[in-house]
Amino acid sequence: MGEGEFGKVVMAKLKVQHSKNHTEIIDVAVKMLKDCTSAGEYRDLLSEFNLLQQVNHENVIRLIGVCRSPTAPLYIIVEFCKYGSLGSYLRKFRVNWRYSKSSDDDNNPDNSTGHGRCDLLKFCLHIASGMQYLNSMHIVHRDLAARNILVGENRIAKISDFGLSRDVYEGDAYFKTSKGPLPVRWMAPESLYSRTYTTMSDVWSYGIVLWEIITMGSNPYPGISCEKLMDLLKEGYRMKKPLSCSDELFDVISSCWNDDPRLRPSF
Ligand code: ACK
Repeated sequence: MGEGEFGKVVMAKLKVQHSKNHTEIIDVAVKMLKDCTSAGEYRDLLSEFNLLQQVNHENVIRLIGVCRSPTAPLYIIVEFCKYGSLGSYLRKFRVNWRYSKSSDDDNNPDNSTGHGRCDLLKFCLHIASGMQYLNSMHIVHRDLAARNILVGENRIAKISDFGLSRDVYEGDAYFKTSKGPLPVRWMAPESLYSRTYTTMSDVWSYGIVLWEIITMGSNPYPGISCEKLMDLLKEGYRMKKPLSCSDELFDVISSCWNDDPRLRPSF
């Protein structure tokens, strides 16, 4: 289904043997590393697996199993989400919405028959619920972005991609030591400038995700380079209210982007 620099995700069929005469075949997603990956990437995937073992919430991706042996690659098997990532889902509907005049619910996110703005707000709520749950489990995500949220059956949003997550306890900030690529456009100032990650830095990223949702999957800070953005954020620069965003929602978004992490709302 997709491939990054180090890993790939494939769709697979899982045969579940309920009893001698009852087997079921279900769709699953299998996450794996490529052959040439380093110990660091292996550790990240293993840490994702360890965290997934502990979580159980409708708005967090569900672990189905793992294939692990010293001689074979590590495979992590998770529930299959038929609509893919929220980022690509939003962009797909943006295209359909603009260019097709279809009256089909599935192709029109802004019609009045139950999909549309209401669906977008549901995504916001699902993500907040999943994040509140992760917070209660002392998990800081550190890479919350629409590309890392999956949309499953009944358009339920599920938090995914725990590769960068770390198990932390309230009050403990995680300081990143390795130098990997950073999701700068989603990062809170304290994460960018002092590598501090807490639930409150996840709240900042949540504000960016709300902005992504309301703009149907646009890239945050359009037209601004990452280097420039790092200077601008220091000066207090923030994105403006998108045309499609209500004042109420933008109040929430703006409060997530408070410079002082303590003044941001909780999930
Ligand atoms: O945006 P997409 O269609 O949704 O493309 C990416 C791709 O794999 C690489 O991450 C898709 N993907 C990842 N995990 C799952 C999953 N559990 N169910 C369905 N699609 C998935 C993602």
